[in-house]
Amino acid sequence: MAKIIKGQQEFFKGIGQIKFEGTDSQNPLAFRWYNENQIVSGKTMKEHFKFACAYWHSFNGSGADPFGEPTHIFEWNKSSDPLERAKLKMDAAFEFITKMNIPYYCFHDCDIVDLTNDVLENEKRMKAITIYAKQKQQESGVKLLWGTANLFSNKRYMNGAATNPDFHVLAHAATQVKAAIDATIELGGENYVFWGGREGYMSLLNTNMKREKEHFAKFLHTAKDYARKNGFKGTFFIEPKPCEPSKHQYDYDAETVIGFLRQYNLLGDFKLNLEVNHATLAGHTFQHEMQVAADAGMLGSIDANRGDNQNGWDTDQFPNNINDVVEAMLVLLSSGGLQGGGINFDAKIRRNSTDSLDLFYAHLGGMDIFARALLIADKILTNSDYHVTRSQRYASFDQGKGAEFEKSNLTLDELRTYAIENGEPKLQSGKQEYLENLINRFI
Ligand code: XLS
Ligand code: NI
Ligand code: NI
Repeated sequence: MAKIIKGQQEFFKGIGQIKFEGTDSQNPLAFRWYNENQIVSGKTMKEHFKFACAYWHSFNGSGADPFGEPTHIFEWNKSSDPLERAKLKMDAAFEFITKMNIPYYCFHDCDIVDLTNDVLENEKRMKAITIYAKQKQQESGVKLLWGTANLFSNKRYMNGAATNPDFHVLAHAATQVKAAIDATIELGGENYVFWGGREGYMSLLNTNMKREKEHFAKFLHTAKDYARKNGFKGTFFIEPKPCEPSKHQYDYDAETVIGFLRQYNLLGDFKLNLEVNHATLAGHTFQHEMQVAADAGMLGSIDANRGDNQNGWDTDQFPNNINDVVEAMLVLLSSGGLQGGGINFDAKIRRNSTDSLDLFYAHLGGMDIFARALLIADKILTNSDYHVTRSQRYASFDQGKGAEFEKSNLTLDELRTYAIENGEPKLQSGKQEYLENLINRFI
């Protein structure tokens, strides 16, 4: 259990340590399923998930939208001095994170301190807030899951960062990445993320896609080489997303990113950071994206959230659908877990969720739904015929000519001969409804 770390001022007053109380508890501020030391399939829940709090949504997201002003009025924004304000915000962040007993956090450079248009000033600010963060981490035991640079908000990135047609902009993006990697290394960050919000295009009429993608790959190589040279041992993640803010983003989905990494010889250092709402925007289920990454040995980390079935954008709501999360946990457990990463709540409370308790309910619900889903998925895998039913569908490839085919020993002519000799195949049920019922039986 992390110890609560407060600054000089307590920001979340009247809220103490959130604890596990079990399913009989009626306390809305207690975990009912997330019991960090409970062992599931050989690992504690804490190790399976490595839950992380996303700095940007929780401590910067003001609730402002294109139609309205901020609704989340943060007390820590009162100071007019940027570093003072950053420190107060960090006090609030660590108070929240430790009260929630979340073991990790994630940030973009500009989440932890305001950036300017002056590179040297920015580097000074980043260094100062890194020293403060390091102290907070040491006091609390909270760790950095990943760091990243925001290469999409500043107006200079309107035509892209690493894929910008103007080399000068690319150099500024590199400068930010260097400082964010330095901070990540200094803070013992376990991974480093690239999400390319503007790495894509708005119109093909003005875009040389081939050249932009080549620049992107070269940028990633250059950043990776710098980090490795400076002792970074962690994994780099790419976070796929199909669109928004770009009309088309080059990191469209898991398959696309894996193909890109393979083409540009980056597979050795990079894995995927998959986000639920990005999967659904790409027209996939999250389970699909997880399976694609797991099959390629590239399941690195998760940005947990959910979209809205009636909306077509990244609404970043906290996860709460048990069926969806159980299906994701089936993939997680069957594939041996996340490689290096954890479960970062890249999710925000709604604009009209204005009680300070709302942030607690949101994370609590998210952590509990994952824990509950993990327990259910584990039971399905150990106490049901789920795996057997799936593998039996492929039994014809386990022996005889099917196995020969898998070993590349059959020609097209031999396949024809087999078809003639064996006549019309018997229909084999996919048993979809049986399996859907099986999942619900365990829920
Ligand atoms: C936006 C992305 C972003 C990344 C980090 O849609 O999810 O939050 O996770 O840059
Ligand atoms: Ni994300
Ligand atoms: Ni997102």
